[in-house]
Amino acid sequence: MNLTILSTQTGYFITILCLFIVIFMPHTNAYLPNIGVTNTRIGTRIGTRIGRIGYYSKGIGASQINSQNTHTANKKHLTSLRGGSDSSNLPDSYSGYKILQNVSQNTEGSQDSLLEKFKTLNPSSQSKLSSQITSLDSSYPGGLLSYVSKSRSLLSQSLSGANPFLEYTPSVPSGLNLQYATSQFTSLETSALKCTSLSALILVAGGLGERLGYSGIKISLSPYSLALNYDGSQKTYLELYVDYVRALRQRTGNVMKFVIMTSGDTDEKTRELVEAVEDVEIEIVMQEKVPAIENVEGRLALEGDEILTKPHGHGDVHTLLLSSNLLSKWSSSVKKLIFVQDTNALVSNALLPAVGSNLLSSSEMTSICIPRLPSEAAGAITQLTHKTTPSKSLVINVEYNQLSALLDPLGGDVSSPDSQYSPYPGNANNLIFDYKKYVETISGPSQGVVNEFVNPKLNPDNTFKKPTRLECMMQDFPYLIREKGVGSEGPGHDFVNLERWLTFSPAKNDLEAGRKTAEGGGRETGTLAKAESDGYVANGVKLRVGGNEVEEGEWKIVGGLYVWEGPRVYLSPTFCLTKEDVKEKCKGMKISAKSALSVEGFDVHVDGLELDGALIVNVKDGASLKIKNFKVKNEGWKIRAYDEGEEVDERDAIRGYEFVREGEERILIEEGDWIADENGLRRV
Ligand code: UGB
Repeated sequence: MNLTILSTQTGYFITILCLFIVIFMPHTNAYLPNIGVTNTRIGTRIGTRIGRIGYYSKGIGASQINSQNTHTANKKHLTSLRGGSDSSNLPDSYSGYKILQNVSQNTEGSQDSLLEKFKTLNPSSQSKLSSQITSLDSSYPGGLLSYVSKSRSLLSQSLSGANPFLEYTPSVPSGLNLQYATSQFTSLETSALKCTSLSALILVAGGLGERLGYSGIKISLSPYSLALNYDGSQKTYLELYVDYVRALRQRTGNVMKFVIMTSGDTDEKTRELVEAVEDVEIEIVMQEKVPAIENVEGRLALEGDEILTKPHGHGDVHTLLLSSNLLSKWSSSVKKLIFVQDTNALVSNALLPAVGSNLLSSSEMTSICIPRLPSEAAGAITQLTHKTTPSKSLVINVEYNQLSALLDPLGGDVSSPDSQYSPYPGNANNLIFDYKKYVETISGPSQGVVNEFVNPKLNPDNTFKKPTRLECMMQDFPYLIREKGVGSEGPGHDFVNLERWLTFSPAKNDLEAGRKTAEGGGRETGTLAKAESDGYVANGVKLRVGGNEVEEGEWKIVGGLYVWEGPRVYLSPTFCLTKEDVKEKCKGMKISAKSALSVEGFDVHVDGLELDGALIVNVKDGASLKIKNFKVKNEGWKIRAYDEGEEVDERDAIRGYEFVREGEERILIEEGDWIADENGLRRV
């Protein structure tokens, strides 16, 4: 049987599948899928947002680039010269020891105490440490000597308090401010459609998300309780991105490439998740970690008998794309590269207009931005004009913790006179690149190695609170464009500034950090709860702009966090990919404040829907559904904050609440053409 519909009111339609689902789906939260494995108690995590001090050094020459790892996920430890258990106390016969010796000799003895420690280890630990050092040496462009030298130089700049922007005058760069409810938005989406499908979507997902306080990988979380798969499971972030890729392919016939960058922290779990994805091919490239440094001399930090390693930052994505040969593989089929972060599901609303904007400006790189609140923990896109050497000027993201050094002389990080927002666009860190120009730049001397910086947390006596490491950020690419010199066609880097409600709500902070912000009256908690609410609000606004009646709601504190108590709407990109789709496919909707509406399916059209409760629709590819003058009324979904100390699956606990499904109507269509109207649901 190919149709199931569940109703809490009358049980209109019954099928075999329906019967099956009814048995396992009582109208309570007990029916929510239980996917994670770790149980956790509510209200026990503490999160802090860590600021950065960035100091930049030049990239490394092409000849120094070597083996950042690619598809072969697992880090390969090279064997030491001696290895094995027969090692005697002759440490300098180990290749790793020799490498360290060389580093120390060339950096004023920075590793001497580590070399001493090496000698005290038993042969098996010596062998292991040697292998690790050899591996770290080969996986960093220029080797460990380069890494330690750079660390020392950046740390010394950091300690001297040098202002890296002393030579620059900041100003607001030129770019596009774009609103959803404009005809320009529609036309940019339209012009971008074809081109976007001829793109590669690159998801940087190597971050552990320590601030989020989740033990799994972030892309396995489900931001929208309402976004259900056909089988009733909640869609993960990964599945939402996959749906976007599918939607583009269905619309244009072209296959968007999809790449995920992982790290040692996320690789295995990402591969497991990707394995379950059908229908869309996903490539994985893995970034290597770099050694941690524990003092200003650049001594490598030990953890037990091994070097402590830490993530190098999302800037690795550029070198990995190059070294993996993906760029050359795509040469004939890719026009744009689209880089996105892991937990901002709303980015799907920004991609088409941003690609449209990039086409319009012909820039090499377009940053997707949002209006930025003064002092907000988000970078700002800034025109930096060099005071004496024009060729050093550039448009670049300046991280939030550096902004005051830059803006204080000009009055500080404040709002524009006529707005609550800063005049500088906020970096949402989703980037569009023109493929051809990107390849030109990345093939230059720096080979895609973006500038590194260091952010030590220091005690008053300049000892380290904890080991630090060099980091790099993907948005620092304009330094490489500057190196190349801007081409004749279009600017190097510009931005498109889109509304926050439409495009930006990443889940970055844990419940405790979110609650603290909410206690202070702040709604922007950066939590999964906020990301979920923002998604529903955005879709509600889209429906309203499309001419539908969607009642207002309000923000309320639930479980210490702001959540949206109002109409909750999820429109899958398979249903509405563009603003025009909303206009064409969503007509005559009246949605009450207590409602929850979720629609997935390529061929679904609504022309008259009165909803006062919950309606969840999944229509499989190839099937169709027309909703015409259809009324749904039921108890709907009610939010319930978890109690302090309640045992809850970690995946759900991170949200802080659950939905109790007191009533809902569910339409599941597997094949054929169907209509739902005054007479109920039937095949046509
Ligand atoms: N990531 C990796 O893939 N590898 C790594 O080594 C590290 C991270 P964060 P960040 O949107 O509010 C950025 O940590 O870097 C991935 C901007 O710099 O969540 O602190 C990771 O998995 C800042 O200007 O963000 O801050 C995730 O997908 C501001 O705009 C992505 O990189 C901020 O985003 C970002 O990592 C923001």
